[in-house]
Amino acid sequence: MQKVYLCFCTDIIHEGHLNILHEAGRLGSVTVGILTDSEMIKYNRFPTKSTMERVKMVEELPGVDCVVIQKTIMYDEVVKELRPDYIVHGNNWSDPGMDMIKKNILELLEKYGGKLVEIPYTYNQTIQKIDRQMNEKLAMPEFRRARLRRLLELVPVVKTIEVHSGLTGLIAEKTVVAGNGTADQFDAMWISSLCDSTEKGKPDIELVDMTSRFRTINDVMEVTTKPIIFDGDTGGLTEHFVYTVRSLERMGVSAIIIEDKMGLKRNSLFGTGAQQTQDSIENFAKKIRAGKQAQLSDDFMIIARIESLILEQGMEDALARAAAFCDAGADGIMIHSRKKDPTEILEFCDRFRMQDKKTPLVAVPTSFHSITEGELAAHGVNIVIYANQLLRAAVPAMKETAEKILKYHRVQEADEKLMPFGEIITMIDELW
Ligand code: SPV
Ligand code: MG
Repeated sequence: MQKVYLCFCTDIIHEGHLNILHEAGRLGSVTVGILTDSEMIKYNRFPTKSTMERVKMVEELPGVDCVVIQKTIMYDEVVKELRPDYIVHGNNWSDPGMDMIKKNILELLEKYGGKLVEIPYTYNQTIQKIDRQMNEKLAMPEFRRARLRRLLELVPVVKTIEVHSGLTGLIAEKTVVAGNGTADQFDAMWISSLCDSTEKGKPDIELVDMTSRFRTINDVMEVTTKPIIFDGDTGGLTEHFVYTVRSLERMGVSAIIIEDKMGLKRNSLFGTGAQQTQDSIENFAKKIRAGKQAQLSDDFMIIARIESLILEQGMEDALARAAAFCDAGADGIMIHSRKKDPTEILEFCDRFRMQDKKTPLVAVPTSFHSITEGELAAHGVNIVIYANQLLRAAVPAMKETAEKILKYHRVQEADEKLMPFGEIITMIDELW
């Protein structure tokens, strides 16, 4: 009996999968690999079923002789253990990351004369509908909201990118980079007060009101499925904050981060160059407590952001605040710095981790930009937020284009750097 192997990274079985199984069964005894959740989310849709639920789902299918767990996107380990005569795969090699996987499979099989059998990928109207339904499920408020907590358990660091519109949301949702035997995509999105305000041509001083901020969230939510972390500035008056918490929860936002400042808030990157007042520990702890009491679901997170390093109040103050805010019920701590050198951030993280092993820690490496996610994670950081890079990338590109058109009184000189609309609209899903 010949040994046949195929890997499923899906949480729903449709006729396309059954067809692959049927074809595989004609070649020999079929072992199906189930890709783990943590690997699946590197390049695929977020699973709505856990690894073990997916194992069970496949075990019950006709024609499946054995189910194993595939621990990496690449097939090395599984091929070493099973030495299948055939690996069966759909011919959807143009999907992100797939060419790398095909190369890996072919190299492994070549070593002992195994064969790759490609099955035409089925993508009819029924499957398209299932595909859309799965995306809808991921976008539902309950599911999206809970996803940040799930990610914190699944990945070493939650990679979060700033978005301020439907289009930037799509970039966060769909960008996948494959290479070096793995693939990667962003885990979550940050709705920055700075970028949301700047996009509207307004200063970052809590001038753009919540109704308007919620519209940005809605624009992003309508076209994406990834979890959202909302920049709630100071959270406003405690009496208002409790309403904000309820609204965000209802919308399906996963977390709000509020900073311990009061009065006229200025952006932290100004530091002490602008008049800014830090809130007292007591007041801010009261706000956190009120928010936690107002919250109805277990999934939503209120993360306290500490501005002591920004406002040069010292490390001891930052650490004391972190402890007090955790005691008040904060579900996470964000520590911010505007130094280019990450030393103070890393010191805070190390010392915070000595006093608190579990509370999620958030860092925003805008100024200390050379540090990697891995280095931050090694110091106990769980969420890394790239807080403004998409907007900052767009502004110079738009400015240069405007200047060129004005200078040459035509488009040609600007055109070479512009993406054809035909390419842009490939990101936009059509529902009919
Ligand atoms: C934002 O993105 O709006 C932030 C982060 O609050 S920072 O601009 O660095 O203060
Ligand atoms: Mg902000």
